[in-house]
Amino acid sequence: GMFYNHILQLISEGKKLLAVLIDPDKVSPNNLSGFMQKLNQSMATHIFVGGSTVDDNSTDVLVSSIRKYTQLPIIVFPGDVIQVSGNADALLFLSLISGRNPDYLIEKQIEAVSKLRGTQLEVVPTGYVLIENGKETSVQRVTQTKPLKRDNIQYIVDTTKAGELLGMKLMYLEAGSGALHPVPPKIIKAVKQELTIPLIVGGGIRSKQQLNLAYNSGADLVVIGTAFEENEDFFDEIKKL
Ligand code: 1GP
Repeated sequence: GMFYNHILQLISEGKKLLAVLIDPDKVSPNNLSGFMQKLNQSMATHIFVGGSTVDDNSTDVLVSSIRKYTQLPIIVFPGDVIQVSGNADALLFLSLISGRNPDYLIEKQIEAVSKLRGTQLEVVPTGYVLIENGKETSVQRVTQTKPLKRDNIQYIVDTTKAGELLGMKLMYLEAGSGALHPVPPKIIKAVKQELTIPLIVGGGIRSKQQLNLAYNSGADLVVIGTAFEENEDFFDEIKKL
């Protein structure tokens, strides 16, 4: 697939990737113009679209609107089956392997199959791993699962490795949107050492310093939503070295 091969290519060239997360719950398709202009001029390499509480077809509409403003690949990062949008370039086919809720391990994925039929979406199997961040985030609430404890690094590493051995093509370490503390560098480093697939890190990253820390610890692709949502000047801030 184009999206996945492109990611592998960029990573092999030593590039660090940044996905801007746009939440259909928080952004209206009519209000995109200024935001997208800043996004296009920034270091962003990907656009992720998704949210954990979306319950209509607003994702589909939003993806089409975003497409009018940018050439960047648009990836669905679904909070639920309803968000599977054929208008996007690719879909992170998530399994919440940190949790023990069968709905988010396999049932939602089964439900998604009928929505995927007939689309051209590139489907990328992705391990999704919640890490404790200091408060309950909406993904914990919605999925009714507990995040992995920050101090049990070996268990976190083994969880992600099990995902890779099951054939997952991406691994996503998630502190949760609006997290109090991003995924700790120690955890990113330990996981990166063990994995051969690309590593995505997101949740609670709000400064250039935190972004660089994630990259330097081994994140191949960082996802940021809230910081851009709350303040579009953050696009300019991360340009400065
Ligand atoms: C959430 O990892 C993403 O799924 C981004 O989190 O909104 O805290 O940047 P933030």
